[in-house]
Amino acid sequence: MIELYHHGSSVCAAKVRWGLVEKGLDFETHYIDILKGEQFDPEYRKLNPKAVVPTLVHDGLVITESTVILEYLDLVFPEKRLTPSDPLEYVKTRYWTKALDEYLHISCGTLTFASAHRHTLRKNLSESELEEFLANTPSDSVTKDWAGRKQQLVAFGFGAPGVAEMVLMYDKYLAEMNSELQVTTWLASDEFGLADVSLTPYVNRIAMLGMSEWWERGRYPFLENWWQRIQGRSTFKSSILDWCPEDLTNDLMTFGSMSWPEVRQILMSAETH
Ligand SMILES: N[C@@H](CCC(=O)N[C@@H](CS)C(=O)NCC(=O)O)C(=O)O
Repeated sequence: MIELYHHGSSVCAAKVRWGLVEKGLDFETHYIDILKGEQFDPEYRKLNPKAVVPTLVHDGLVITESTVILEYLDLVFPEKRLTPSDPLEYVKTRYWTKALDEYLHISCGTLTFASAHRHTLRKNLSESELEEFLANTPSDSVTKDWAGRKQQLVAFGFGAPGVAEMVLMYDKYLAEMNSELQVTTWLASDEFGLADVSLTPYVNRIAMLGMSEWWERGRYPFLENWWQRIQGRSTFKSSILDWCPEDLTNDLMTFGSMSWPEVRQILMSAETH
């Protein structure tokens, strides 16, 4: 039996959910609300000591780290592999999943908290609950500095240190995706695969924040075309969008759209320098 511990607005949980569905695997889900602090529950931390989602449990074997989970699933269920076997396509796929783990993921967390999650937390938690929520984040969480970073993002939003750098890092990888998609139909080859599954939630996040202008109007046309094709896949909506609760979807769009001018300003000032 496969069980997935996940959350509706978690990008790394979304990529595992979509991978499972694309591979045609059945799984049971456990919803962990990471905006209410359910990830800090001692029982959950026995499975995932960093107190993050996702966690996969397969026949009693506990696996953490979304990239590792997807690699594991391809090994154990090779009938429909998402990882290409051609060496060049494999290397390109690994490049993307590494870039995501090392850079894109923290850029995405930073943008999401600076623009939307900070408001959702304030809406849903009292001052003391919010303090407790922030204090409960372990020192080794999303990254080594996530506890402090999250605190600053919640307090200062775009005024927190390093936000502009993270927006520009996000942009660097969107630009690279755009270039890659001039060469191949999908991210690592001419077939849809693991790189597409893994990167989709990060592009979807920007769309859910109402910031699609980031790649529109000719800025990243190959990325825009890929994004249209991604949304056209029959499993996309049910695996990714439908798991995000309506109030959270609305918060992402409302608060995200309000933050777009600040993000655009960061992008524009980098272009003029
Ligand atoms: N490297 C981990 C990162 C997991 C991660 O960052 N999860 C986020 C959601 S996307 C989380 O659970 N955050 C909890 C928090 O911010 O307290 C993975 O790929 O599984």
